[in-house]
Parts: sequence; structure tokens; C-alpha cells
Amino acid sequence: MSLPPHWKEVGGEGRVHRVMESTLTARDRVGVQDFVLLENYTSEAAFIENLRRRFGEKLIYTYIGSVLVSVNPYKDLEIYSKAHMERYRGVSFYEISPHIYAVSDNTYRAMRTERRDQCILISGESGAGKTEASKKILQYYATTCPVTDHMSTIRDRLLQSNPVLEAFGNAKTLRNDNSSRFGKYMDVQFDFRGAPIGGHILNYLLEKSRVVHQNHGERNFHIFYQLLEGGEQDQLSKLGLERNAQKYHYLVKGCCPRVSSINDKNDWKTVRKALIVIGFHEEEVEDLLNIIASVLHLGNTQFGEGEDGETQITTEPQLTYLSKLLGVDGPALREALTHKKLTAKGEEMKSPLSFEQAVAARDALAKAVYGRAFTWLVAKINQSLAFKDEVYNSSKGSSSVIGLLDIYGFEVFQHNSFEQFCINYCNEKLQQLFIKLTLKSEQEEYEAEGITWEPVKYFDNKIICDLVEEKHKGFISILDEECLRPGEPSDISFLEKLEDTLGGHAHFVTHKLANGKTRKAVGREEFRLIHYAGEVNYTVNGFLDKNTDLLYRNLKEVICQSDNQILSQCFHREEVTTQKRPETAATQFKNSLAKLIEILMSKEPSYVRCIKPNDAKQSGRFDEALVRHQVKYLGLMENLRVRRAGFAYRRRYEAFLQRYKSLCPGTWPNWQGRLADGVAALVQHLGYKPEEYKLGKTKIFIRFPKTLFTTEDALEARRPALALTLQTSWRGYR
Ligand code: AOV
Ligand code: MG
Repeated sequence: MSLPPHWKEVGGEGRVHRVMESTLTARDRVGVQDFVLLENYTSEAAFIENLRRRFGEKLIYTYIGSVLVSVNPYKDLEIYSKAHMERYRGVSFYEISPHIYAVSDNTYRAMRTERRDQCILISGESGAGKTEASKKILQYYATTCPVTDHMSTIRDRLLQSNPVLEAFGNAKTLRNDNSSRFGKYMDVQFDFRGAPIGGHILNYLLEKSRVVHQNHGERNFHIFYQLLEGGEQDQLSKLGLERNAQKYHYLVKGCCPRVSSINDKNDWKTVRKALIVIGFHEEEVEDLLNIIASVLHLGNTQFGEGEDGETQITTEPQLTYLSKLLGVDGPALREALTHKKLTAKGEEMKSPLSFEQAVAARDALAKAVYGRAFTWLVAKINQSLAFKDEVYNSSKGSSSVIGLLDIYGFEVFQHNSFEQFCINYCNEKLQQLFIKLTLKSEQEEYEAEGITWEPVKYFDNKIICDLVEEKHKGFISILDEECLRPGEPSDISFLEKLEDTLGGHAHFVTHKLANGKTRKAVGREEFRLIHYAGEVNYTVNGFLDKNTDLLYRNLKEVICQSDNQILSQCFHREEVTTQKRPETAATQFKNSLAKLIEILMSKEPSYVRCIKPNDAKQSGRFDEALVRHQVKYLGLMENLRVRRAGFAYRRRYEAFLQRYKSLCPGTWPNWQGRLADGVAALVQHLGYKPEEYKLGKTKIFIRFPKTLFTTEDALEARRPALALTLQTSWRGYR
């Protein structure tokens, strides 16, 4: 493959890459575009310095082999235009500067040529740029893939599902003004021509507690503020709402209804349009708005003490709106918000709720209604994205998918609760997957192939995953057991159980020290987990309730009879009649994560590792200590070391022979002997030096990209036409 005039080959210690000459001359200024090229590749300081230089030049992307490292610029860069997309189409990974589009394109081509399902795993802590990256990938496919008229509908729906899900599932937190509060895995399905023909979304554990409570400086989900700011006046009147977020208890707990980086009014318009594109009927939109409004009215529903000393609702207008918007019987709702039903000796009895219980029942209802409406929304979007064979008759035949994973990133706040526990556990699982698929599998492959190799040490966070999820003695088992225990289980009794079972574990700490003294850094109602990404103190308060996620039976009964179509689909009668206990929130989450990992393992992965440059959400600021911490825990140095010490390319003998046999008279047209001998004869003829390659049991391992480039050049010179078509199918660094 000959180089265009403005490309050059560069590299230290024999590692050769092709980069644009303009970047070459400025190399000192802009650093190297692949960490593999760093001369001092074991030095963390050199790694950070390279990131910093590039960041200073607005070059936010850098590779480690095929892994893309991305640093959040916190400002719009002019690198995402259609022209940029075009530049990356069909171009080999290493021939052009690193970009999220290169990963998108490479993955797409791999899917097409290898006919194998792919996935792109985007990880990094809260605010590092995962959601933005996933949107850029989707936009790339929407813009560059071939589409017909029919397909343009699917393409538009795929794109428009984002603003809708973000409105309902994202919120401002202290870490990120648009923080994902749910996990999302989206499959984009392509037909044999490479056109997008469908999609499917899996959603993971929405942070429902945000509906009723927000920490200082945070907001509820965007949709509430969007509706109040952007909704038309008569619409708001119908919903009994005022255009003032300050009026709603559920919206002002964090004391920041407005955020400078967010335009709720415009976002509302975008969401309304998106709902239409996705195919929502007006009645469905109305039902959805009724649910949003009813949550706000629930928040403003107050309780007091009646003459008989029983708890009663003191805000009549709210109750009237609630019964209208939820489509339920008013008196029944009143009763269910202030009483619970008990069955004793086969007889049903009513028992009044205390003030605190009534408040908790109200909040539980708000969370349940919102949470289930969110699940319904995802199901509805999935219906509209579903691949419909009858429409796309022409697409019959094989199809493949590219999965995009964008979850909530690792997060630490002043106060961390059940939600942070789940989010951080989820990140542990993904880090474990990354370790398994990159560091571990790479080394295991060398071993299996009998290749001599200097092992690279890395921290394996499996120990933390086990601590959380092991059967019988793991964190979640202990939590579930305590939730189900008869008697009076409490958050504190749960903490004691944790201490009994997990005390002494290297990654679990409480205030008790082994010598009987007290550790000051952990409160009496806290425990600390030492995560791969850092230490987090969790307040144990609320763990039991959030895990049980209980909604009183009589409230469920009332909502089951709702004439709101969405609610009646979300709350089923069987739920009220069954004696079976539903799975706890943590166990459901654990199981859904296990399934997710299975899905991801069945696909060929690509990685985007996002880094947050500072904690102030500011552009141009590169906080070295913060970046160093992320580089460490993401395992990027180890990733680089494995990459450098190892072999850039590997191919099974038959594939290698098939591709290059024409270059050697001894192997052309057909090699009759053992495959390994054929490859040995071939590379000898090509003049490979012993240090350039190794022959394993079933594969050839090639150390430097340069070796392969040269062989590709030879192939191209010999058979230009054939080489050109095959060129695009060669997937570098895999
Ligand atoms: P996250 O998804 O990783 O956090 P986001 O993708 O929401 O983080 O990024 C946070 C903010 O950083 C965005 O709202 C943008 O303002 C900015 N940003 C990120 N990437 C880019 C980019 N490539 N160009 C310009 N600005 C960017 V979380 O969902 O909280 O884990 O849970
Ligand atoms: Mg996000």
C-alpha cells in the first residue's frame, strides 16, 4: 500500500505508524496519536503529558492500539461535521487522526466484512463524555449508511429516541448537568447492504428516588422542568400546573430549578417533535403528560391530623387533580394514601397510616408511577424501532447488529446511597469485562498458542465483583436476607450483618477498627467500599426500603383500575393477587447485568475510554491529578503495556495463507502441506526477520504494523484490483 504524498511513517523502537506529515512536524507540540508510539511507554508521566499536549491542541482523541481514549473538551469542537464523517468513511484506522468516527467506521466495516455482531463499550466516570460519544456514533451511522425511503423512518426514530429518553432518564447532578440516571444498551440492526433497519433498547435500573428527592445542587429529571417551561398555557391549565417550578416540592429539593447550560423550553420543543417522529399518538402523549403532572401533584399532596387523630390529606385540590390525571376513583385514592389493608385470619382490615407512613406511601406511588412509565416509554420506542419484515421485504437475508453501551459512570458524592452503590457496582462489572477481554484474554491467547511472553501485572477487580454478588455471603445476598427476615430488620441491623460477614475483607471497611478503636473517616451509619475507581463511603440509611421497593397493595389496587392507558398497561391485577414476593431491586439489577455481560461477550467489542479533565465542567482545564487517577483505575497503562509487549496483528494460519499465498511461488496456487509450514515458507520468502513475528499453534503473530504494511504493499503491487477490495476488509490491530 503506497502512501499518499502527505503521509509519513513514524515510530520509535521500530514501531511504525502512518501519520499525516503535518502532524509529524508538529509532533512535539501535539504528542503522538497512538500511545503505542510513546518512546517511554512505561512512564505514566509521559502518558499524561501526551494526553495533556493533545488536549491543549484540542486533540481530544488518542489511541492505545484499537482502544480510543477520549478527553471531554467541555466545548463544541468543529470536528463532527458531515465533511468530517466523510473523511473517515472506509479509511483504515491508522491512516487518519484518531476520532470517534474512526471507531464507528471500523466497527461498521468489521460487521459487514466479517459478518459478526459488534458492540462498542463506552466507559468512564460521570461527566466523562459517554453519552455524547454514543450519540456521535449513532449520528455517524445515520449520516453515512445507505438508506432508502422506508429506512429513513427507522433512522430518524433511532436518532429521535435520544432526546426522549434523556428527557425522562437524565438529570442535572453535581457531576454532570446531563447525567444519565439509567443504563442503556442499544442494538442497531443493519441489513445485508449495511443499511440501518431496526433497533432495540435495553434499559437498566432508573434512579427512581430522584423523583421525590434531590440532593443540594441537583435537579429532578429534565422532563418536569421542560413541561413547565415549554408547555402551552392551556395544556398546563388542563393539567392543573403553574409555570413555576418553585411551586412544586418534588422540583426544588436541590434548590436549583434552573441550570445555565440547559434550555428547558427549547428542549421541550425537541422532545415534543421527537415523540411524533417516534410515532406516539396524541392520546398517548396526553396520558404521558397526565402521569408527569400527577407526580408533581403527588409531591404537593400534604397530610395532617384529623379530629380523630388519624392522618388525612389536607390538600383537596391536589386530590381532585390526581384522581382526574391518574384516571382513578378519588375516594379510593384518598383511602389508599392514608390507610393500608391487612389480612388477618382471612379477614381484610383497614389500618390507618401514621403521618410518616402516609408520606412514604405517597412517595412510593410517585416513584412507582414514574418508574413504570419510563419502562413503558422504552417499550413503546422499541415497538417503533422494531424491524418489520413486511415493510423491508427487500432486506430479507442476513442482518447484523452493532450494540452501543452507555451507562451511568462511576460516581462519588458527599452522601452516597443505594443508587450510587448500584451504579458503581455496574461500573465494576464493566471494568471486569474490559479486563477479561483485553488484558486477560490477550495474555491467555499467547499462553494457549505457546508464545513466549513477559506477563503484565494488573489489578483484577473480580475480588470486588465477588464481594458484591457472591451467593450467600456477598453484599447483595446479605441485603436480601435482611429485607426478608421476619422481626424488625433495619438499616442498622443490616450494617451489623455486613460487619459480621464481610468485616476483614480487603475492600470493605466500617468505622470499627480491628483493635476495638474507631475509624474516624467512616461514620457509624456508613460502610466503605474500596472500588477499582476509588473509595466510596455509603450511608446505609434507606438501603432496605430501596431494595424492597414496596408499594402498598391497596395503592396498587387503585392504580390497576386506572383509565390512563399507560398506567393500566404498567400495573397488572396479578401483581395484587399473587402471594409471590417480587425480586428485590438489587437482585433484579444483578441479574440484568449478568444478562448484559452475556450479550456483550457474544459480540466483538471495541472500546471507548472517556476521561474527565476537571471537576468544574470547564473547557480548557486539564487537572493532572484527576486525569492521572482515571488513567490508573481504567488500567490504561497496563493496556498499553500489553499492547506494546505483544503483537499488533494475529491471524489464523489459513486466513493468512489464503490472503498472501500469491506472493510466494512455494505456496501458490495451493499449499498442500501443514498450514504452519506453509506460513513459515511464505514469511521466509517475504523476508520477515525472526524478531518480527512468531508462529503459534494455530496463528501467526506479527509484532509491528510495519511488517504487515509492507506485505500489503507487495500484495497491492501484484494484484492491484484485488488488493483494493480486500484492503477495506483488513482490520488492523485485531
Ligand atoms: P457521561 O455520559 O459520561 O456522564 P456526558 O456525555 O453527558 O457524560 O458529557 C457531559 C457533558 O460534557 C456534556 O453534556 C457536554 O457538555 C460535555 N461533552 C462531553 N463530550 C463532549 C464532546 N465530545 N464535545 C463537546 N462537549 C462534550 V454520566 O451520564 O453523568 O456517567 O452518568
Ligand atoms: Mg451519560
